[in-house]
Amino acid sequence: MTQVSRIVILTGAGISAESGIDTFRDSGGLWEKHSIEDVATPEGFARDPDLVLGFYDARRAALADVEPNAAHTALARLERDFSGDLLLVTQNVDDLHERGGSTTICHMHGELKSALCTSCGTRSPWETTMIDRPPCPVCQAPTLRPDVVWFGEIPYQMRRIEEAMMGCDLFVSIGTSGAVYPAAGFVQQAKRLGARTLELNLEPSEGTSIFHEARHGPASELVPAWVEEVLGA
Ligand code: BV8
Repeated sequence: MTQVSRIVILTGAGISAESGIDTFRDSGGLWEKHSIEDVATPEGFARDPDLVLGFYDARRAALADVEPNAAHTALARLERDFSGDLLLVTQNVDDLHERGGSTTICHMHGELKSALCTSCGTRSPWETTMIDRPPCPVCQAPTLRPDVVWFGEIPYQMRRIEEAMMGCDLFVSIGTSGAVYPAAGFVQQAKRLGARTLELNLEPSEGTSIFHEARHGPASELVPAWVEEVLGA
């Protein structure tokens, strides 16, 4: 591994798979049990808010039953010990990067443990349910929705991500199928900007041929080994 000074990491559902959180597109995944249109779009929420609130309530509750895995803790070690710049961008809405010890995390698709009030726009930490229409902690209106980015909505912190991509010399994609934009386009952008690009995934993603290098296997093995390489370089 050549010496690098500025790394951008993008993670997807695959990094949490070994912790027991369903991915979206693997067999048995979330999108097999629910249609994207029904549970991950503003239209689906308007059509059947109880279905959507129940879907996210169940996923939020399930966080109590899972633990971060060696891939999450390896990225936290990288954040602690890497002397250069590091930005961890995740598409995941779970809290396993935080619980694995990472502190600088860009949740570009939001978080299960955050509530967004559709009346006053306040975001509040949220651990429990929304289907019972609890009052917004600020304006008291019973109008909380999951603070996640649905299809057709604009991902969060895009400017911060773009800025980090501009200067990075290594872009690493971990556990994502490369099926959803704009995240799936980051590798192309990084490459165009002169960064080296590395894919760490269980199997080749949709964009695997774009990466300079791709390693395939479970994140809990690939990520600690890669972190060791970077820190030992
Ligand atoms: C936007 C949050 C405009 C909610 C999610 C046509 C062309 C291009 C784009 C579009 C298009 N039509 C529509 C669009 C836009 C659309 C899109 O991309 N649609 C797709 C379906 C074509 N995108 C949007 O709407 C986005 N917004 O475009 O706004 C804009 C753009 C830029 C700037 C300004 C404005 C918003 C998309 C966000 C949707 N929200 N999640 C929730 O979580 O419920 S998406 C959801 O799926 C995830 O967040 C994630 O982002 C995405 C992909 O999932 P992955 O994480 O990759 O998981 P997946 O199951 O797919 O894959 C798992 C991978 O892990 C696999 O490869 C597997 O091999 C691997 N794996 C499994 N086990 C392991 C493993 N790897 C390692 N170890 C293991 N053990």
